[in-house]
Amino acid sequence: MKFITSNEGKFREAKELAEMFSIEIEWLRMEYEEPQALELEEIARKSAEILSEKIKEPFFIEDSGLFIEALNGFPGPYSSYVFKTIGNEGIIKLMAGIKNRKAYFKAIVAYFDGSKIKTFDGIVHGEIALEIRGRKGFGFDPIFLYGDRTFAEMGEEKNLVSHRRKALEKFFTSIKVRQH
Ligand code: ITT
Repeated sequence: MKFITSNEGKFREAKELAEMFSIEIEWLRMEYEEPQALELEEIARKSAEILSEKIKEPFFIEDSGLFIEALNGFPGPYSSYVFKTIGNEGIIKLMAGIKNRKAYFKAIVAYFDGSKIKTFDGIVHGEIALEIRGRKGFGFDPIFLYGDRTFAEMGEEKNLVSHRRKALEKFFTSIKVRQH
């Protein structure tokens, strides 16, 4: 089965987990068009629908975002764009002086089984750090505090608790149940 993503960090997390489920996944590295919508679920489902017109075999994609409570859920569905433009430094600046630092990551996996699309979700709650901390991971990992460490300071341990892990676990479990 193919995992379509342009993001190597996402693929690595998924590959490790898939191995634990004895599921083979292959990386189809490509960018694809993401229709705009306010809900990640809708974006992921529509993206998978568009891709399924070209790619006829089973595949999955994963759409994720960081939602900051004090910023009314920003950057949410625009996380990829915001990361590329203002990055972690920009988020730290936007959050200067703000006491409520609650945030969560959300992931939606959209799976095309050859005929229809199913989605699976995962959420992890945390806080926006006061400064950039840690070198591992990708994207917003160095500013996302889970307990007293950022995801970028947790290394592989992040993969045990991440939003992606939770969504993929639901997805891989559903595949295994159907195979037996
Ligand atoms: P795709 O090709 O799979 O779309 P992408 O990087 O564009 O790759 P998204 O559209 O899902 O991915 O954007 C999600 C962005 O949110 C991503 O670029 C990261 O900056 C951030 N993000 C998502 N999951 C993250 C995680 O586990 N740790 C840190 N940042 C994360």
